[in-house]
Amino acid sequence: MFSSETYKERRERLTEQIKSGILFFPGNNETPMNYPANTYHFRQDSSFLYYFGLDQSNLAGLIDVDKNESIIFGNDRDIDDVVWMGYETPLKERSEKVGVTKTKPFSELKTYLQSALASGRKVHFLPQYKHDIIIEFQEWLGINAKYVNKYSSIELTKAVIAQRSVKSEEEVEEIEKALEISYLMNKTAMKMSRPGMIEREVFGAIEGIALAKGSGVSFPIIFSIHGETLHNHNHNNVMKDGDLLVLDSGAESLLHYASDITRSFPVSGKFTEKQKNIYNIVLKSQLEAIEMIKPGIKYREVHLHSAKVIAKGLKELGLMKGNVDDAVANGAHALFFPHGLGHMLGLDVHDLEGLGEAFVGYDEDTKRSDQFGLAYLRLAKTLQPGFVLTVEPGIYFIPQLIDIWKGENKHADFINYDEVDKYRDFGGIRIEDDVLLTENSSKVLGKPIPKSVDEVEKACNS
Ligand SMILES: [Mn+2]
Repeated sequence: MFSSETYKERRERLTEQIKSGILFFPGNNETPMNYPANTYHFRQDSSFLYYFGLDQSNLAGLIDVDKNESIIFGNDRDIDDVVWMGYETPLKERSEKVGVTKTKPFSELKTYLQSALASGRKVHFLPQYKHDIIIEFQEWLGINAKYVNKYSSIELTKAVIAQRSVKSEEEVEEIEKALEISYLMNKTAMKMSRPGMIEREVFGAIEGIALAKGSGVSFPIIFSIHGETLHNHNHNNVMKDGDLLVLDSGAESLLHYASDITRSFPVSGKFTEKQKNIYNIVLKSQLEAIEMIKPGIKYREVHLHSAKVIAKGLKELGLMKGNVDDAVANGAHALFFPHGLGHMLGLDVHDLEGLGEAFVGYDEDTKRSDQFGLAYLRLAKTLQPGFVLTVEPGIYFIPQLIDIWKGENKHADFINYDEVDKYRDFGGIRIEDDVLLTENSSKVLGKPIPKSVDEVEKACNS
């Protein structure tokens, strides 16, 4: 974990924003997989990690703003736990490492919250996503489980988003550690992939790297010859000569900061001319987007620019036609690029998304579009120094979507459906890097991972 000062400062800065009441952060519990004692991989809640640092289950953190004190609720292991799971440093000692000197048994949490409510004090909490915790809220605060998130605190949510969105130097270092793992994962996949292999052979090997070098993957790995399915979690295809692979993956550093990288590469190790042409459009779109990123610009503007690069490139190949600006304004490019350019990155791979995209990705003067494609932007708002975000344009040929649009003759002024049909079995291409907003500009984080056609082919054949 970071030093106790880091956690103390984070809590102090939060209480400068919220002047009274109780700020309540439940930690996560173990979650049963197929019977109670056989649990999923444990992942601590990111806001709990951010303010209270402890990476164990069955804890809750609380900041009593009025009394100016932090408390961690939890229990020490009894002898039965020790026999099965081993000795654990007492909670009091663990809590001191994150600058919290007061601890209480977990059973006292309810009484503490109830007496605060009884004396008319406000208990602020973030939107919740774990069912067991939501049920606990019924007990702790007397809120029907169905309505827990209706009572979450917008004031606390906004303050946490503002604080966690701006990364400190030590947080950026953690993201770079995760990116070092990403480097190995991507290089390994490029080197390993061969015609005749099954996707899961590569998938398993690179997930192993994330487990061996850090805290595992930051989200389920996307690795598929069907890259046109944006989030393809099927890994059972046989990879054939001529297929293109999309690998969208990320690792967690030991402190659970995420990386998120996408590379697309040919199974055979050599792009065909057709693949190279599309690849270079996506690459140009990504590089120009990165070039534009600086504080003060709206990410939607960057997104729209990358969409124009894609539309222009596809026009040169004969797949699109007409005026490029008009095509993008009308959303015609979304047949090929139906998703947003990127999202915030931090302790969560889609950082802070659980607190509500409306606050994380949008602001007072940036409202969500309802146009197909543009409506899916996870991040559209004005960028600030300290943000870390992903830049991930792509071009996809989704046969079912092509058929629907073609059937409706949709955007026929901008799309040459006869040409598009020749790409029906192309698959997809996405290229993604992680970018830090500096004071006046931005930089791509991590050691460069092969990205140009030449670099990728070389890595595939190394
Ligand atoms: Mn991403």
